[in-house]
Amino acid sequence: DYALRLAEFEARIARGEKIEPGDWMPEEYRRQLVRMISQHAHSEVVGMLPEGAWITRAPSLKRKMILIAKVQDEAGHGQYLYHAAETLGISREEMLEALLSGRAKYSSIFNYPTLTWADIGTIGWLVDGAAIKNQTMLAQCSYGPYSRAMVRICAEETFHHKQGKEMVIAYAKGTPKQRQMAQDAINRWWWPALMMLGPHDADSPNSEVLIRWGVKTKSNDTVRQEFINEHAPEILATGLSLPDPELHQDPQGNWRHGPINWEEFWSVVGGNGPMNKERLEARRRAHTEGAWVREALEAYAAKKSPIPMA
Ligand code: BYC
Repeated sequence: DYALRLAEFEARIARGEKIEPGDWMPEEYRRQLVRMISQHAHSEVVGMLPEGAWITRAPSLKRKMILIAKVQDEAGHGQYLYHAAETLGISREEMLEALLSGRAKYSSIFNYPTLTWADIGTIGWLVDGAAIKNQTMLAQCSYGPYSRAMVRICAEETFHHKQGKEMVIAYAKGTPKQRQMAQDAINRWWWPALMMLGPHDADSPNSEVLIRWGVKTKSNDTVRQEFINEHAPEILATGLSLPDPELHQDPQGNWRHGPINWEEFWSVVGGNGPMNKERLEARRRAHTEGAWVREALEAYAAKKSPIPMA
């Protein structure tokens, strides 16, 4: 019966075993994972847009090649994650429909514009930096396909993080104009990067069950603290500043931040951020313009099929 199965399931998680696609799982575990993994997949795909906008305007061939590789990696991450979600019984079409209709969430961070080239370095350093902290935690998660996807994604994002950091450091040491561009980008991305890691623990309704079942192994605030502790001192060491007058290191060594503007966060999550409409429009356009590719794939599959299709 249910209570027994649940106890077995929880005992497996407590032993550190991975739950695999065919295994028994509570419906709520499945629902939470479909929610999180599909949102994560959408974030990767929508996340290609802010950086993709700068591929044609990269300042050198080297930077252009790096950016193309990074954006292509993000498409690949979306693919692994859609596949991981499919193992839970949801189809790619259902997930895409949820994204394109505006029902599904994706990370708030990608609803901000990329105004200058320095934003590209800053996204690598801060956004990938925040993503890695969250995903290193998720690589330990109890669902096998998600945890394995995270291991590979984190390896690739470590490269994304390093190229961003290298770029921002170069501009911080560059001409006054370059330094000013880097500072402006840090000023605009710092707070959204902190918000990206989710609401404070007290306002995070999903955390309790996710932590209980080993999907999240750390809370939103814990991951945010790890992110700040690594990034605040490194950014300050470049001579750039952070847009938080209350930021300071406490006696325990933790870097403490001032209040986060959660009103802004919920407005972005609710569809009213600076770029929400453009992002969804771009995904809808890509879907419509890609219809012929899906049709061609189906026609090709039908030709190859040993069973004649109607
Ligand atoms: N944006 O109970 P909570 C990347 C929602 S992409 C939007 O704390 P949870 C990259 C949340 O969904 C990496 N919504 O939620 C790609 C929930 O609403 P629902 C993206 C957010 O799930 C390209 C409600 O707020 N990473 O690296 O326990 C270029 C309450 O929150 C956000 C992932 O997707 C947000 N930021 O914790 C460069 C990681 N935060 O769904 C880089 C996977 C919260 O109940 N996701 N909400 O209606 C997670 O780890 C968790 O879902 C979160 C939130 C930590 C984000």
